[in-house]
Amino acid sequence: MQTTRSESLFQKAQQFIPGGVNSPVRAFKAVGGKPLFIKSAQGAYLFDEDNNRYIELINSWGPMILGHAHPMIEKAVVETVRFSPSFGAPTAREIEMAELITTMVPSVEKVRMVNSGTEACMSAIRLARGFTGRDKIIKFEGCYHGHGDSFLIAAGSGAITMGTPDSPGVTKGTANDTLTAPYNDLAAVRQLVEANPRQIAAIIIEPVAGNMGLVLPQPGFLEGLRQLCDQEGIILIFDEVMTGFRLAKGGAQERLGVKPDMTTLGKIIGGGLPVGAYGGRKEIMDYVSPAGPVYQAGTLSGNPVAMAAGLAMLHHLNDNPSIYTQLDNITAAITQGIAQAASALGKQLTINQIGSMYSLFFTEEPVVDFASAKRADLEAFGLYFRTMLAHGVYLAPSQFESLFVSVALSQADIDQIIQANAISLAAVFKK
Ligand code: KE4
Repeated sequence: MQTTRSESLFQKAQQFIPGGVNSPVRAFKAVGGKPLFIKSAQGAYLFDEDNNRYIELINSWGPMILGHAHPMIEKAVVETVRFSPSFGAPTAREIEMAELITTMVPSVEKVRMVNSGTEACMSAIRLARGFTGRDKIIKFEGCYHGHGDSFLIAAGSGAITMGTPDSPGVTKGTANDTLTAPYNDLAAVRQLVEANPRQIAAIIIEPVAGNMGLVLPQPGFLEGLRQLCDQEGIILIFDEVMTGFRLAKGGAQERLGVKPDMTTLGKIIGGGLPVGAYGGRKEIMDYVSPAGPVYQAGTLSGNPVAMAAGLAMLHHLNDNPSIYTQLDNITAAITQGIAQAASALGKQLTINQIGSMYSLFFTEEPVVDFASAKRADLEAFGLYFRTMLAHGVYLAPSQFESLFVSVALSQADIDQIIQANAISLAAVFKK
């Protein structure tokens, strides 16, 4: 692939933007090579500035579950923006969005719109602390809840990719109030709770973890957290920024049958525009200003254009639940193809998959937490990533990310993805 225009744009970008990107993981630092600058996207395809076409398996890190430039989303945006993109005043659409979310995610009885997943998670933690009067939180190693100070402790996603899971600039005071445990380790959580009696406001978790690569909750883990939170008066927060509206209409909590006290949302909820949300039990949410004392605000929260795009997306998913079966089938076909390609080479890989999310680890051991994810062969992953890209398939540029499948993939696309995997795995294992 000829990528001279992307290379010159990256050169120029670094003069004006830290690292040349507006989000670190986009810089390809973990996988080698230089980032591609994308000019357009359509359905299952990205087109870079050198007019190369790639089949998409990130989909803007989750939002583009229907594929890119869906006409329904475009229509909603165009029809709304002409009445001015923002008022900074309440609108009827925000009520429609809030009501629809409470229908699709029943544990959410009231919801507040914000502008990103980070904002949703930061606000949810502040609310849990205000509601309980407690200061500490528990998060899990390798989970990522955005770049809020309280979360940049043993954080996954770009933080681990860049080697800063505990970022400079986070004060000791803040870090002291964030306790961490290994994912899937209920005993470790129980120990933290016993060691900090009546001091823990919330446990925040990705119910299916996507930020150390995809890691699934083991049977009983989420149920155990639910029981512990009930016993101890701790708020259980499911961070469904990735899994919300993706693993089911009602997200991971619907698919896995465990009900949190609060849920944070993002990505799909905005149909590709900047939207986040946090919601939960009425008595908790009524603690949020101006109904209650916990302050949180945002100039563009509930923005009309973003609401229009998000409503078009969520109504479509809510009205067409067969999309989730379609996504499951497409993703299963891809992961089975990869497993067959690996076994044809006499090699074993670990592939974690649920619904339309999957990750591939170059290790033979099960990947069940951050420690096991970090033992995967990262160099092999880099070669795999670059070879897939050279064969026209665009993956997340880090081992510590999940892939996201869209319904826009055709059978020919699936065949090409499997074929590119066969070639890339051969390149890795021949090395
Ligand atoms: P944003 O602030 O990036 O909208 O959302 C933060 C966030 C919160 N919770 C979860 C579970 C998330 O996955 C995220 C953001 N996800 C990353 C991808 N791992 C966004 C990509 C990026 O950082 O550029």
